[in-house]
Amino acid sequence: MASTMLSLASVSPSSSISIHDTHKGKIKLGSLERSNLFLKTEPVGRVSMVAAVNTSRFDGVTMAPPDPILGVSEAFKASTNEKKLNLGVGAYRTEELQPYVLTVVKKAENLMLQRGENKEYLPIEGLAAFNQATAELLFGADNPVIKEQRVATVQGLSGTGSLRLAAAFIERYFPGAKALISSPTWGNHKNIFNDAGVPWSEYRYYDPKTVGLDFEGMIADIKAAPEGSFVLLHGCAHNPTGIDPTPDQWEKIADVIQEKNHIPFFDVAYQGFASGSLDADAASVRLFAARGMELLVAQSYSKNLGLYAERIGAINVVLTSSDTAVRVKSQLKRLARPMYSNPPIHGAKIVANIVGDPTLFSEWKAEMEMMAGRIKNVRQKLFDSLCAKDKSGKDWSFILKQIGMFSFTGLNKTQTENMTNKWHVFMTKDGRISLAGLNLAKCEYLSDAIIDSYHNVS
Ligand code: PGU
Repeated sequence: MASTMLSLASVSPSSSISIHDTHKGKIKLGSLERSNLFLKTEPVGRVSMVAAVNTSRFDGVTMAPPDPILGVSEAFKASTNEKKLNLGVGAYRTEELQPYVLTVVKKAENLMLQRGENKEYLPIEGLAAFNQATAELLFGADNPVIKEQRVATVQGLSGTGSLRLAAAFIERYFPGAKALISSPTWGNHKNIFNDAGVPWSEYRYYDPKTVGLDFEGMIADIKAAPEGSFVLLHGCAHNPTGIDPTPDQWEKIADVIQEKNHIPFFDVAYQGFASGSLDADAASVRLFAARGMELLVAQSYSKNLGLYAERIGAINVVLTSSDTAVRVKSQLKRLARPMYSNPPIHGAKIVANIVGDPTLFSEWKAEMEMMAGRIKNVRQKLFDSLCAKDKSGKDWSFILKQIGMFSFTGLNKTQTENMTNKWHVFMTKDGRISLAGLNLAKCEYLSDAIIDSYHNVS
């Protein structure tokens, strides 16, 4: 624009002006308003250039801290050490430590290409075939909650987006109600409730002495919470501890939640990925639904179908009548519309195609078992190798008792820093390691790193 000249003819604040460009001739700009950032209309009606201002009105924006989980991946990428190992993010890797696209997903995508499917907007609630498939996977197709149409299901932006939509719903319809979250929990839960304006507090969950579940503490804290709180529960493979209640303990948790008129809010991010069985991993949710309780369940297909970046999941609200389900669904849609309008189609079609085709469905189950099996193998090898190398007599059996993608090592912040700074093992500061990012070949190296950090760093 260096060679652009303004025609300084008298113009009114909103009149049409033109600019003469010495190379291209006259350019018609149309109507200019007073708020225009580059041109200012002076009171006498003349137009002048405004000098660029050096200070930014965004100067008050401070630097956000790196994300405790996704920030670890960034640090890993930046490291040039050849021994580096990324055990931060919960994302499945092959034995060669490469990301994995499921064969069944590739098949479903090929089908979609062959059919020449379009990219029209989905309805606000998402793809109908997906919503039906996802609710049936969760509860079982024969479950009364499905048969009686008592579930309001809305496709969400994976687990996170589904949790966030539910949190917005809680804030709107249950203002002031508290969310109860486990201590510890997946780091983003707190952010989700904070941003949605839902107050939260923690219930005891992890007992560092036994490296197991603090069941008494958990029950006491759920009991002590204000009546009508939303109790966030991990459906299976608790993140970060890998410690789940037993079936008997789940019954007792359901008892106290019912007693206190609380509303269970399940986060199911690992269905089929924890045990290798979709049904076994949904047992906790089904136990609550079988009691006729109203509950919320957020689902994710990031892990079990490896659809991390497709952002596919759902929020399900189980209600006591189909009529209430219709109304709740309408309000979830109302919340979604100004947030993101409607969800993406690609992942939804993948899930619907796989679940809707018996051959693809059984292929998926086999691949899920394979992934869960690989994680179990490295879990065992890590345990064996720690036992063989550590002569201190420390009991490492907690590693085998934990399930799912993670192991909660019990390493403290300073020890995890030693893991990263000295051993180039990238992990979250809470002591969690993602076994999905480990292979058999690196188990011995990891054991050396853990033993050194545990015994030589306080
Ligand atoms: N809920 C739990 C318990 C999770 O562990 C995760 C993912 C999610 C929900 C959300 O996953 P979506 O991809 O949004 O469906 N936790 C992983 C992934 C990294 C992250 O923090 O988002 C983790 O490493 O803990």
